[in-house]
Amino acid sequence: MSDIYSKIKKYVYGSPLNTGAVVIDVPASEGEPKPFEYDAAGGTFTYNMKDRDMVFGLGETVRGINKRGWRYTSNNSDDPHHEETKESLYASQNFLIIDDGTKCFGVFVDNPGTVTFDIGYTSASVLTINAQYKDTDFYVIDGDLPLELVTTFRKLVGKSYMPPVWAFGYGQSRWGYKTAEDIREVAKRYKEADIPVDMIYMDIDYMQDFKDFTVNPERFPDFENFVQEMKEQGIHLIPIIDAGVKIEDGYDVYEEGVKNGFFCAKEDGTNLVAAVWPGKVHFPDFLNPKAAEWFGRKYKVLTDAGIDGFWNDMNEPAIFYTEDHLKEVFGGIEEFKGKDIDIWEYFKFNDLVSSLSNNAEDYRRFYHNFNGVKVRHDKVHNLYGFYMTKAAGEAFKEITDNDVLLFSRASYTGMHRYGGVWTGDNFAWWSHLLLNIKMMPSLNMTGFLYSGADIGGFNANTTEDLMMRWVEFGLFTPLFRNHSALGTRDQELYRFKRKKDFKNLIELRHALVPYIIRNFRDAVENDTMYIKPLSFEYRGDERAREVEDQLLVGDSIMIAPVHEQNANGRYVYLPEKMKMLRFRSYNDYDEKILEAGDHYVPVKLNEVLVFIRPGRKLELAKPARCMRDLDMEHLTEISF
Ligand code: MIG
Repeated sequence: MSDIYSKIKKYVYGSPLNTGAVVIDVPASEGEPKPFEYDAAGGTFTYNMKDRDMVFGLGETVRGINKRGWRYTSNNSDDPHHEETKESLYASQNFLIIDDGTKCFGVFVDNPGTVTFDIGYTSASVLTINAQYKDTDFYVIDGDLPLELVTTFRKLVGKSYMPPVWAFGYGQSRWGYKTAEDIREVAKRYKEADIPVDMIYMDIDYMQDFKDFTVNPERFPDFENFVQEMKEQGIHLIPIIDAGVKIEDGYDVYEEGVKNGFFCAKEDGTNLVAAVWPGKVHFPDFLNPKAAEWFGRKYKVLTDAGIDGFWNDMNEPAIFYTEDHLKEVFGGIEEFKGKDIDIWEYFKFNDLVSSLSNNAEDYRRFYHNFNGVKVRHDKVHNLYGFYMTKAAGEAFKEITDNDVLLFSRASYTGMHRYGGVWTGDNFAWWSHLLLNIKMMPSLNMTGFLYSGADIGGFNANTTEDLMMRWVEFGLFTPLFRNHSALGTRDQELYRFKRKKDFKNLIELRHALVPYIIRNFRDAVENDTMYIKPLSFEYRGDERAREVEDQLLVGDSIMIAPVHEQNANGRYVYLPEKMKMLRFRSYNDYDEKILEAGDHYVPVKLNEVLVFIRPGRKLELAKPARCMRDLDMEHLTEISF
């Protein structure tokens, strides 16, 4: 531990709140936060980037592994349009590494409000960091190698969440499964197609009127037995929990929350009324330890029924509208009534109504009781999903003996100790498969090891080839879940023509599970990364530095996923001699030794490339019907 203190310098500005991100108390340093310059008037940290500097980190964000050349804003947002011009997604992981290939340093900005990272956007060679509210703990991390910086950072913020073993299997999800019958049908059709499935997700329709911790008794008569029935088939049911609590007389969660003052209130002391999935809601004040404990214990209704996995949604928190803002909008509309409007007024009118959801003003209307301190929401906005997930994670220790799968949509550094993340509402686009590839190492740096994207794409209609290529990459991501939106084309793997190929791919995932778990656990225990960019290992290799679509997975392999439509192969860069495996199934593959350098490699639609590094090995299990039956002891090894 003492070592840590010599590698981390903490600079304190204003009076920052304890966000809960860090687990080690670093004494404050005086003076300039070198190599940054701090401008107290503007509250801006500036670093002049060298030409060779690359910038890594920021977790769940758009664009490349190298973040240079764009502006990113930490401001957790429910925005399904993950285009490259977006500055904010659902997460805030304010950790960066700046590396010129020889020297490097890290930065962690512990500030739970809006923080902007201008990484050569305004001026190509200047990195500036600016927080809306200046109260900040600013950490500068010293080290010789990027991986060393990652480990030091992770010692500062604590060990990553370790999910149950079965959570490394394959999950099927879709917004639209409504009844136990729907779910039975999914299980049955997977079985008929002989494709393994380990988890089926329950989206909002399982609830009674979208009320948290209820199960619709008509759609799920005898829920407990149904959970068992699925378990007997080796399938875990994973229900969703939403952040907002429905306002409804007689609903216990609502009534208890009101009675105990556990909801977020406005300046005048009345509870904020927002609208999200269940309709009108109050937001539980997860930042209030008493409210958090109360909400966490509510999961017991479901854990008692045999449930051992959850996904926490809409916890940015997403707001469709608030009652207050709606009134203002109607007031605004009044002013237009009967008027002969021109185009400029038409634009204003349009903006008026489209400003309803996730409105910045609404996030300034309510308050938290954060460990006894009254704080306006926008100042701690990015903590909300973290504290919802923490509430659940802490409660699980009390309410169930099982290890529980838990992941969230919104996140902040520190949440990685309690659960994983999925990357939200992507599209069935080839560019989003590539985005998934590029995001994984950034998420790993920041400690969000159990993570993954909606495979096949959430919004829009997928195609069989996109699904297959995405599954081929998803094989290596810890969270491996096929999920899609209501109204999109069905994308369960049995819907497609090439069922046998999908079966082979899911079996290959099962075969890889011992390798994945060994390396994942190693990353948890040693505060390191399960998925890495090539440049983190191949120091001094100028070509490896710039590779963005090949990744190192665990200690032995490199992957090179195909992410372009109609491609029957791709170029692969090998930083050293490797053994290439081209898998069609876990026991059908060809192998070839390739020298260091560039190669064009044919890869048919149903094939997966894996490259074994010299002196390393890949262990494989014999696939089973489900994770429960997987023999993790008797493994075969492919070595090089
Ligand atoms: O307004 O529960 O990101 O995975 O299927 C959408 C319905 C709410 C957003 C989540 C998505 C989920 C959907 N939810």
